[in-house]
Amino acid sequence: MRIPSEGSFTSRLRSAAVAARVGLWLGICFLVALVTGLISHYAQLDHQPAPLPASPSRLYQLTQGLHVVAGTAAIPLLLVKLWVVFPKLFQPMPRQVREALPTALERGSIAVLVSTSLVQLTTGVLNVAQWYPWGFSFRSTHYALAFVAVGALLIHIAVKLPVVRDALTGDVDDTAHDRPNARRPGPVSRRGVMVLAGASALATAFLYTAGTVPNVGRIAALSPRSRKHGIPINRTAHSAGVVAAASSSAYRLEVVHGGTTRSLTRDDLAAMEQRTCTLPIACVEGWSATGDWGGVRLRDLLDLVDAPRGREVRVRSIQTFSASADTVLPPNFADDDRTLLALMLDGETLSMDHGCPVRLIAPDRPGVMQTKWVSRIEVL
Ligand SMILES: Nc1nc2c(c(=O)[nH]1)N[C@H]1C(S)=C(S)[C@@H](COP(=O)(O)O)O[C@H]1N2
Ligand SMILES: [Mo]
Repeated sequence: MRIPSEGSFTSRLRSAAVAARVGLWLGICFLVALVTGLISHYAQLDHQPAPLPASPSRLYQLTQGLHVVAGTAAIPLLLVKLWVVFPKLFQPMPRQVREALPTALERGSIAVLVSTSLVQLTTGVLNVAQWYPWGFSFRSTHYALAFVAVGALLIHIAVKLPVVRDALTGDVDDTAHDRPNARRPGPVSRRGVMVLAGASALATAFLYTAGTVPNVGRIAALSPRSRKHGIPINRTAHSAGVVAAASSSAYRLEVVHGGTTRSLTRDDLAAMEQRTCTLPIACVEGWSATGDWGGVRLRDLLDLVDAPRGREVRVRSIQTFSASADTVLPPNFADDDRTLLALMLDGETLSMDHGCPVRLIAPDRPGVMQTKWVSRIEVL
């Protein structure tokens, strides 16, 4: 097989004008994904230096939705962008060391940018598919690589800024920065390529996120756990290994503050004042759904053991060895009137798979921290 040369790519669609525009959209997607990703990472810290606000109760759902929109829209944009700049891969290196060194550094940064971007988008999509064919932690890897990608992206933007500025202010059909032999007309116009790239980006994002929107969920083919009604089940009681303990008559919810402990049966909880609240579950694996939750206020339980306001509260599950085995609520969440230990969902007794006998449901938190099958509440 003969390796092609840069000159053998002649389509005028592979132009700086298209690369700059698609690159701009891609850059916006990456920025949105970075900001919303940092919010999500911070929201999952057990002891937040400055707690996030508990209101509005759907803010996390919104930022997480934007994260999925930006990340999935970036997939077709990245593919188009790579196609447009592909010939550059075959550019010869300058012979003089003085020129070769900066070129090598620039190309090195692009290699890092392209490879980390591909890994970020691929692991993100597999995370949404709940398929983890690797041994490393998704969250810490995705988080660390984000900084590598952004560093490489900033270098890339800095190096290309003069060309990018020129290409963006000029007409899309301008050839000023194109390779000399990129003159052959393509099957569509440059505008056509841009429309296709934009439309595929929107379509991909829609197929991944529309499950959140009532009534259109059915046509959201890639939307994970899309369903007709109700809240998806992220992990069943059976697979969590909690069926026996959760359905046992020996089940008790322990509320602990210092030396004081109160043990409550499900009936004790049902006899307390019941509240209802409409709150979403916003899963970090790319879906969200809203339910009407009924149950006991966490604050009412804390009052049973005379816990003062302003304390962090640890909530534990019957289930051990899981990322959701326990979570720490910052004081503003623990004392919030909407934070419930739910016994009911949409007017019916909470099902075993949704966390029966009781589950935590708090406003504006990542789904992974909405602990199911709660067995212990501990004032810290
Ligand atoms: N004990 C326990 N709680 C858990 C989980 C779990 O695996 N074990 N999964 C969490 C995740 S990742 C999400 S998104 C929500 C999903 O709640 P649902 O299954 O009722 O929809 O529960 C959370 N609570
Ligand atoms: Mo989740």
